[in-house]
Amino acid sequence: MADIPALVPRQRARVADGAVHVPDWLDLDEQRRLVEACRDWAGPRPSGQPGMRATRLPSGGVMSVRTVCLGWHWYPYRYSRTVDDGDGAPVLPFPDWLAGLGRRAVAEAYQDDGIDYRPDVALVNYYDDAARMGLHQDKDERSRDPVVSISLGDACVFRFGNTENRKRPWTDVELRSGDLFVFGGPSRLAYHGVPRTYPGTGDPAIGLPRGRLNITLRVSGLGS
Ligand SMILES: O=C(O)CCC(=O)C(=O)O
Repeated sequence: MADIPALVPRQRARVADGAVHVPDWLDLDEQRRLVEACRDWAGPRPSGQPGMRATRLPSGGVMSVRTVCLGWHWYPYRYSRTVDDGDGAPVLPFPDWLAGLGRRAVAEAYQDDGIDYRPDVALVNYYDDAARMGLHQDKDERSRDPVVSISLGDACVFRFGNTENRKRPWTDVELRSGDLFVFGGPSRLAYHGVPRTYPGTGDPAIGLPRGRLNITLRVSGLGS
């Protein structure tokens, strides 16, 4: 990691037009509550299958990140109200309090309390020490409202690229536990990914002894 957190306060940064990094957005108590919620969502489903699973790609590959969805279930490359690539049962509900957190996040990132942001999808991703996420666009939503990303646990390199392709230019941002990253507007379809995490850098006080959790909130635009 690049600097010493206690000595060098990190500044909010506009990474690209519409893309904002807000360091240390959530305090330890808020992070702890989110980790607890993630633990519930990740747990076994009524069918007995695990809530959090590695997604199988059409290429035959399997993602190294494990994911559980709320509101709408994402699988390559669409959304469904049921876990179609799993037990076929309904997706977990998207809680109102999480929509409220998403609204707060967008207001904070864009410094504007008047934005009408109503997320109805969450992807909750867990990274073990070896997990990565390749550069991709979030483009299976019909809405182009911003994506809200909250990090918990181990720090990571978040690679934020351009909207054209997976090549440079990109910016590598270090995301730490409690950080917020929002991308919308001209950056909404930017390629992004996580080339590495920094195992062992999370504070165990939030209830996550190892690994990294990421919650991304989106507006599906798919109606009810
Ligand atoms: O883990 C992250 O910070 C990024 C997650 C992501 O890109 C996604 O869920 O589409």
